[in-house]
Amino acid sequence: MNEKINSLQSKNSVLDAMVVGAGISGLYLLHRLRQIGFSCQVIEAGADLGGTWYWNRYPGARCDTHSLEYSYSFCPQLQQEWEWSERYPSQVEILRYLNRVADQFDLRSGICFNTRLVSADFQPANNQWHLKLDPDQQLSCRFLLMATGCLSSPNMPDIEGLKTFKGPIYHTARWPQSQVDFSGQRVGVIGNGSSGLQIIPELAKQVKQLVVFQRTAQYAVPSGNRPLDPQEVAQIKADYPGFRARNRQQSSGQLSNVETCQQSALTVSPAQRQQLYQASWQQGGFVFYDTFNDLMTNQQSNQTAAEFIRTKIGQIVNDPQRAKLLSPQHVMGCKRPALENGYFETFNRPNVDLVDISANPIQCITTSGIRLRRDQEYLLETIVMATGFDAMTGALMKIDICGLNGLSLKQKWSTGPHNYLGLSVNGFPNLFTITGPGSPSVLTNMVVAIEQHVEWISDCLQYMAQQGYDRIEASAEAEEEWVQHVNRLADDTLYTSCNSWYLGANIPGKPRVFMPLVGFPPYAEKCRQVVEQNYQGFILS
Ligand code: NA7
Repeated sequence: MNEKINSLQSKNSVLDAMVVGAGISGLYLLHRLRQIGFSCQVIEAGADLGGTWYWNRYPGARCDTHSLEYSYSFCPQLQQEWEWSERYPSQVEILRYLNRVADQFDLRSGICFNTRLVSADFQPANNQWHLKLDPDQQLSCRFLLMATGCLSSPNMPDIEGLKTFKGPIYHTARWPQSQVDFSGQRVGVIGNGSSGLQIIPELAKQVKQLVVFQRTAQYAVPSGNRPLDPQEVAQIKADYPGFRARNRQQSSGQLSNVETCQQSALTVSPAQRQQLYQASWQQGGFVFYDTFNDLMTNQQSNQTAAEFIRTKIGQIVNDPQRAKLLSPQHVMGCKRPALENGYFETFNRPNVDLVDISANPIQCITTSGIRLRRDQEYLLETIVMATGFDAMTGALMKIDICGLNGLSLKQKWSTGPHNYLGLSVNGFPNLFTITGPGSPSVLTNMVVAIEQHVEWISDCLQYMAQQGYDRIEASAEAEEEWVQHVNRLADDTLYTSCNSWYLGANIPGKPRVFMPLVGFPPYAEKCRQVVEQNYQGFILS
């Protein structure tokens, strides 16, 4: 029995708001809703707070947004006082930061850990959500706020024999709390997205033999991670609000190579192009992918960047066969590109093998290793799955959410996510999704996207309280138009040109729909205008 929920429930027979998830979104929601006088409870499936940064604690786990940008902006004192040590914050440092935030604003007192939302039923008679939790508990709330994260439902591929393997199998997104000792072992890694690229160099240093099973080679540029320069920090902190405001004006919600990204890759000479790519490469970070303004809209421009990266891989990796195998061929950026810290160099180590499973796929996992379709078996003591997530909708679809007229969210979204502004779903009143599909979310600096959503939602709830409304729902027309808008924007880019988790293509049977919205500033402006026009597209009653 969950005593914390019980005591709250008895004080307020119906909670104003239930927040699901105690990551960056859930923590800020709790703080904001308390400020506007709402009774609010957070439930969290994990044993502690931090969301992404609680679960993804594998060796090498690091954010690929600059630390001074990947942090809350809502408290001037906090952003002045907190000291980041590196250009890109490690998982350990982000978790320390989130704990400091929780302490400063007394957030732990509002969170129930080890608690899952199992089902939520909307009751139109009283405009309340009836919730069932695990461990077994039932309660009601007026507003249900899903802070469940975009990349929080791990993808564990259904490989034959998975359960028969004698050794441990770890997923990067469900990494053990205690340190894992890999020394002297033969370890296999499946997957080389951002997580694989981070863990592989770290494992290679520890293990006897590392076998990397690669299905698709990945574009990656050096992160250029380094200790932060105190002068650079002081400069940003001297005008932190201005810095944050400039962040929000970027499509990606973070500062990039603004000077060079104003031109097409095809308007400069080949020599100049190489020079600019080289400058971005040396600078390190996502700046490379913004070297020109048409890399995600013009295939020919995109090819110039892709070729630059392939040449670099060829220069870094000693064995030409390996270099070729590590060189991606798909459109750069249609799968989320990565930053790397010594990933390609790792393949020059004598204790690292690279196995191409696109040509010869995994047939099964045996008791003692991984067998490929054409004969070969690799003997392993441990397997690491860096196989990603059921992104954007995965966590929501695991919960039985039932709206008006018995319609479930699973039915409603059976052909892909339908909602308005990525915030609200027609037929599901008083339900909000933070950084839901149809909002910029994963194409931006997540903290920027989260703050914008949390502030929009809490302002909306405050407005409703002031105006005496107790129900809000997206209209069917606004939703339909929004879905078309999201698709239109994606169709104008190269994002849809390969199989990616943006499209749900990494999960068998998932509808192929581009889920995030391209471009943060126009989106934020649209949300502002919606409010200005008395919540245009919403039905308030
Ligand atoms: P990603 O980017 O989805 O990468 C998953 C990797 O796992 C990728 O290389 C996949 O190959 C591979 N994969 C997935 N399923 C399989 C199976 N069944 N067999 C072989 N290989 C497989 O997840 P990450 O955790 O690295 O990163 C997710 C995001 O987190 C990242 O973009 C950042 O936003 C933070 P594929 O490319 O599908 O051929």
